Amino acid sequence: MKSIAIVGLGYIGLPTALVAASHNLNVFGFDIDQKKIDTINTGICPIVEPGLPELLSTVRAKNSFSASTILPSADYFIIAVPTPFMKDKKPDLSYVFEAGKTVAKKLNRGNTVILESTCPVGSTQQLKTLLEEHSGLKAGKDFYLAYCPERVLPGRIIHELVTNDRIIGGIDKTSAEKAKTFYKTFVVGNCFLTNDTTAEMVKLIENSSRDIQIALANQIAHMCSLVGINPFEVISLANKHPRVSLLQPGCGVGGHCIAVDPWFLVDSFPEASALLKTAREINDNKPHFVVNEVLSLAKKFRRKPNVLALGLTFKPNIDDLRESPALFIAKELSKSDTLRLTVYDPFVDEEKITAMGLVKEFSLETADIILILVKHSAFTTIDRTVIQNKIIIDPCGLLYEGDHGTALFGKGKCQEDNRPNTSP
Ligand code: SAJ
Repeated sequence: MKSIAIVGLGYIGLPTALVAASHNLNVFGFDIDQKKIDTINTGICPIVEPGLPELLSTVRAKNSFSASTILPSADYFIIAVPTPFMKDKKPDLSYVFEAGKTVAKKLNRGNTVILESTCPVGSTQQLKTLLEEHSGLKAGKDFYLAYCPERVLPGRIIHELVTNDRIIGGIDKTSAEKAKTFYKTFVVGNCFLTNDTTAEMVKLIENSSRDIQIALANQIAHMCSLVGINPFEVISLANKHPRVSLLQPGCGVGGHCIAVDPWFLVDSFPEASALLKTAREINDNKPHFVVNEVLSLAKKFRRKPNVLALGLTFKPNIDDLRESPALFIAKELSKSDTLRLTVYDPFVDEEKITAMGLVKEFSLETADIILILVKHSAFTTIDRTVIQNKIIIDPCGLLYEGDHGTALFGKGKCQEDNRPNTSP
């Protein structure tokens, strides 16, 4: 049995560690955060992700996983630390390089290092130099190095860790094959081998592609609102074409991946990334667009209207608030003295909402304007008769029911549709 050390027990590192540990590997989890380590070692899962607490209990019972702030020697080192960007949209690789220095101290002949963090093109080569300098060993001869980006979707991480195909970019063929040996212990998807630079580019392109698609959907929504047609119907009908596959508009793009990764390419290739930059700007602008929409409607009331914002998380059916456009919109509206804002999200408890300076209240009856920010499944059961005479702003299309326009938003007046009904 090979020993594995996972460096960074965050949203990717911890699930990877636990999945590997449940597949007969001996896994050590390393993190610089003592509090997190203590939490994990008492059996409490510090991350909200379906199935993860159960998996932690399983691997603890099997004794195949332990966590510490001291990195042990291991056959494989997997680096899964954050790569945030700084205010000027430049990537911050300091966590990766710090992790690299920690690994270098434990590196022995025959070991394999795998970088999973999303990184700018060329980062694995920089890590290679750093590992060589700090270990005195030679990459490709004494140790092996590969870049293998994570691709899992929050909310489905455990399933996708096993089923997704993986792209494995080795600094040489042996490195790629060594990395594949690790992933094949639990991945049932295909493992495609390539070089490190290609794998880095693939990861950034995947998320940029999604960002561009969402930007297109947001522009479709804008254009449709100008001519009073339903963007969700337009997208649904366009997607009937065998080679068209549009994504959905929303109140903006949140999370820590899609809204971040394209900037890595814009930073590296400023002359060759105009489309990516524009898409980022369109998606970043969407929450401001929604705020302005609400404020201009609020001004039409003689008194302060009651605005009920539904949903705060960065996407549906999770509790994750990181870079959430919905939360940004709620916070901006709460600053306005032209309206009275209350918010509701079934995934965010009242204490958290209050701590963010917002007021939790779920009263459809007293709301003048209902702002649907996140398409949580729980909201689909909202009683349409209660909201039919309200002003509804629904940028994510929760109330759009028709597969191709058989039923639209209900009778409320909507941002992107003000026709009462239409038939196919
Ligand atoms: N969104 C839309 N319209 C859509 C789809 C999403 O507005 O049609 C919004 C969501 O509401 C959310 C944001 O985009 O605010 C991002 O959500 P997401 O579900 O598209 O993606 P993430 O950030 O949760 O995860 C992505 C995934 N990448 C791709 O699907 C290409 C995931 O597979 C990656 O592992 C992850 O980024 C990552 O870590 O890079």
